[in-house]
Amino acid sequence: MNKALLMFCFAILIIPIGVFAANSDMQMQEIKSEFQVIDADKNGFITPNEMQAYQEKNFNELDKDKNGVIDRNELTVDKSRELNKADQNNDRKITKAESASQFKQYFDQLDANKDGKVSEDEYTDYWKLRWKF
Ligand SMILES: [Ca+2]
Ligand SMILES: [Ca+2]
Ligand SMILES: [Ca+2]
Repeated sequence: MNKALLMFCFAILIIPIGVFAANSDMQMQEIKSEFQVIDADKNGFITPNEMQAYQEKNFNELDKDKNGVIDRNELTVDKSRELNKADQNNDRKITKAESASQFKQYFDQLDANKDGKVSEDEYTDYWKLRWKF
């Protein structure tokens, strides 16, 4: 499993069918370990602040030349299709604002009971549904 690729996929909310292990137990492990990464204070919930920190970290890792924008040079060929979905104004770049707004949407989708935080169950249910296992 390529960790950088995994981070990228989560960052732009694309479901990379086939990239992840075929075995659903392993998929669940990947999902849970990602939850733990985002839940920085390990209290069992992802808060908006934790999600924002996670988004910024991802963005900075992808923005290799640190110009505040992720462009095609910073992505491999197989990621360019995914780039299009994160790119709201279709200028073939992902700005911090585009990334932040997508993560906000992501958070709202994850927070199924709308209590302002994402539990591990909410997180795993979301990805189970996406991956259909
Ligand atoms: Ca937390
Ligand atoms: Ca853009
Ligand atoms: Ca919730």
